[in-house]
Amino acid sequence: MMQNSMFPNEFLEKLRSASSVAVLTGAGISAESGVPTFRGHNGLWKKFRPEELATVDAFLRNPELVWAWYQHRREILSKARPNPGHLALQGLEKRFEDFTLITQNIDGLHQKAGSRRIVELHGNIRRNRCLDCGKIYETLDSSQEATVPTCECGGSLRPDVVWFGESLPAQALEDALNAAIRCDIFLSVGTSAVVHPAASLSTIARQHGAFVVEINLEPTVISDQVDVSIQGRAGEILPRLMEALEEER
Ligand code: BJW
Ligand code: ZN
Repeated sequence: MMQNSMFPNEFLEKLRSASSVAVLTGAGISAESGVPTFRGHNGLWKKFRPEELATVDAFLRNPELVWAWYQHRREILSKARPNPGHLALQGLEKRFEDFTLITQNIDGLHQKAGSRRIVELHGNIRRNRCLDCGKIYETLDSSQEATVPTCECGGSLRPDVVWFGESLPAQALEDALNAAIRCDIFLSVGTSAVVHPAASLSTIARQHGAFVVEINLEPTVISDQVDVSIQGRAGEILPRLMEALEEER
């Protein structure tokens, strides 16, 4: 049988026999769907760094600017489709009874690919939330979307996502931590691993005995702290991993 040399045997063996698998995804998995990442040359919108836009302070200072950034991204997302990386993870989920797909992405593409056991750490761009009373708006009609809409209480609506300095949704964080603690294999896919607490999950998994594998276009700050670091596009590597997994030993 041909060896799939991209993946060390130890990894494939451990994955075949794993009973619990956790995957953390970041913006890189959606890059091949045409969704810009945050950092790197592709990450700039009108010369602003995401750190200057994804904060409550930025929204309070200039709500129209931040709202326009999210509307711009909503427009990109309205045309985006899941890519082979998302689809491979949907296939991977089916192989394991205990599987958790933890995502930092707010784009909903894992849901579109058919994944079911998803933990959204940073919210979802589809929803909006009142800055003052917290009321959630699942949808808005298009007349409300041009400029910052207001809640029935008069407060401004903001995207229901997690900005810097804000806490992550408590249940999602708890689910992610538990998945990291109990998994046998932890995959970190398409994330620069600089934003915490998401970035700590691979360390937590490893401290609890998981075999940690990273898939990224380039080395990251965690590359020397994982068991295997694979460089390449998630949309190519993940389908190949599914093939390798299905090959007879
Ligand atoms: C490919 C590819 C392809 C490309 N295939 N790969 C501990 C230490 C230091 C700081 C902190 C800490 N704990 C907390 C903090 C503060 C802060 C933080 O982490 N700061 C650091 C940046 C220094 N964290 C927070 O504030 C968090 N809240 C918190 O901790 O609350 C508790 C608290 C409250 C108050 C006071 C103190 C504590 C909240 C973080 C929220 C992050 N929000 C954002 C925006 C979400 C909404 C939106 O989308 O607009 O989340 S920022 C942005 O970064 C977004 C992402 O989810 C997140 C991570 O980015 P990601 O996904 O890794 O993307 P990139 O672009 O960085 O990387 C893409 C990667 O893909 C690259 O590596 C490419 O190579 C690769 N790639 N194409 C494979 N085809
Ligand atoms: Zn309100």
